[in-house]
Amino acid sequence: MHFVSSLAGLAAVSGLALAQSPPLSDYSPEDIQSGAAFKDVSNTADGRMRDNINGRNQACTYDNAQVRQEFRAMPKEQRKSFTDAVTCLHHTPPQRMTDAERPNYPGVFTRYDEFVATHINYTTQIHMTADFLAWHRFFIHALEQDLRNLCGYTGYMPYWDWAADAAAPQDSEVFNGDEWSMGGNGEYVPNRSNTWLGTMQINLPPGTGGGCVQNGPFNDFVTNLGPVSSPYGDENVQGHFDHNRRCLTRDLNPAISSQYNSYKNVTDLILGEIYIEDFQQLMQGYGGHDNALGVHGGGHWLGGGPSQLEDFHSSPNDPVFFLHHGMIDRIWIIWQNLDINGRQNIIHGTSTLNNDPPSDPMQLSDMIPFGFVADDQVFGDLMDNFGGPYCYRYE
Ligand SMILES: [Cu+2]
Repeated sequence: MHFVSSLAGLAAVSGLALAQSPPLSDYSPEDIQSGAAFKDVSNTADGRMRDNINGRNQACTYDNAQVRQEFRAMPKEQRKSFTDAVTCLHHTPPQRMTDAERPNYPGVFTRYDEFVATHINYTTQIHMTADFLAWHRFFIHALEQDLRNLCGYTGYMPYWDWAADAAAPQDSEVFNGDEWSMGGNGEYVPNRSNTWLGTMQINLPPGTGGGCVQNGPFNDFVTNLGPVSSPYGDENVQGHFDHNRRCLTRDLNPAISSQYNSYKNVTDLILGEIYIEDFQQLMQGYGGHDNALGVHGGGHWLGGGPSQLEDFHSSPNDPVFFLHHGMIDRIWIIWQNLDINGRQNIIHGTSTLNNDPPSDPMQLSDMIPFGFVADDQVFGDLMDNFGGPYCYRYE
């Protein structure tokens, strides 16, 4: 073993099993708040990942795996080639919808829309379910493949470390609106009041934008589907796949991100939860409890309301969705690799949202549906970022 963290060393000395998750109490409140603890934990997980994969003697290795980077860590030209490829996918015709299906999907005009429609279609089977993490892992992988195969993108899926921006996402380089950003905030709309989000039991104050994105790569990005479940009810479409042509709207909201997406939130999640059922539940939030949104819900709601990013069903309409879910996937990989033998293939739950209506516990042999996105996948093939259809890691 060429990588020994101080903790793994301690565990070895005391005769405990190696590769246990470090206790949260190892870190000071200051280090947890600043992100130093998260950085240390992700380094520990990465070292263990490298040891584990190198011990497996397979074609995909730590060193030849694709590397997904934080958006800002990518060279500027590569950022632009990513956003250009997303725009290209939004101008590419549907690839899998048949002529027979077309009448049922009047809002689907592009390949990108096929991703959005698929997420809408399966919303209640892929959130608060056993396959929430695995489904979204494959979903962003499939988009990455299409960007490369249909639109000439040569890089990999970026992620957005929103924790670095939790205090003020509106000031982030990711949203500064220059040609190397993910597009700007929405135009500022003054004099708005709070919105009560009944299902989550929280009050959403107005954010820092509120209107159409004005500048940067997606300033003329037109979305065709949703919203389906926005609390701004008069905006919702009648049929789930109705055509609703509208501008990309953002209202970057520091009140949400500072409460739900801080380094403390993400460190507490990774180190505080040792069971998959708790980890995936806390990540998605407990409606009506202290952590009503979790880091996953926070990353959606920090887009503000109304915004494409906040709609439970049609949120992939905003390309930031894929960077947010890159971060979610990265957090899962860190958590898995802190105790890879115990966590690589651990799942818990059923195939219906909060098991309502009740359904059977999912198994790794189950097929997971991907609609217009791709062929259905075996659940168990989606658990390992170095196995099945995958060979990538985050840096
Ligand atoms: Cu989702």
